[in-house]
Amino acid sequence: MKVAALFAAFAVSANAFAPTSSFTNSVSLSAAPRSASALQMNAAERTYIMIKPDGVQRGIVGNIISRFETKGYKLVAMKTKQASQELLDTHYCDLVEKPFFPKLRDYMMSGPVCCMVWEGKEAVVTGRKMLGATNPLASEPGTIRGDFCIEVGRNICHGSDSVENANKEIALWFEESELVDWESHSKDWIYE
Ligand code: DAT
Ligand code: MG
Repeated sequence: MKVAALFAAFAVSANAFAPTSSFTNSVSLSAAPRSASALQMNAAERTYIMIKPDGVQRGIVGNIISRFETKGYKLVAMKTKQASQELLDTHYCDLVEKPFFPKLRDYMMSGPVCCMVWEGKEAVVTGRKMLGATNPLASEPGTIRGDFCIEVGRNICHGSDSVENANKEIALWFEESELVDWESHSKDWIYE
């Protein structure tokens, strides 16, 4: 008896939605998943941030991590590494012909670097803003380079300049297995 009543109620409610169901479906299926996936893709943008040997030697690693963490970005991978000549030639492939490149390579090999992958909405462009201009004297106060360094040859940090280069740099400096996919419990307090 109760089961029959439930079926009847279901039939009524199903009928109630029937006239609009094709319209409702076409709206909800085409609009909702698209915006949800667009948001997800955006929030999953990754950038390669590297603290150069001077940043490691001067003990600025914690401050730089803290800035990305408190901004709301998610730490996907991190390690220290002694960079090799080959690695740097690939990483700076656009600059190998520049007159300053030998000095840049020596500097980058003068001690360990700290390699990180940070993830979040517009992580690449925002990461670059957080770093500041290439020449620290042109960097705004409040940026990492603006706050901590003076010379272009000691500018303490690297940040990817495009999503395409970020993906190349992440693949160059990290094994796929070192990138950890995890969900932050704060995500709903960071993204609306
Ligand atoms: P960025 O690190 O801001 O992306 P870039 O990719 O043009 O800048 O250069 C890579 C690094 O090379 C930069 O952080 C410091 C060094 N560099 C760039 N231009 C230089 C120059 N004119 N003289 C000395 N070093 C330079
Ligand atoms: Mg660059």
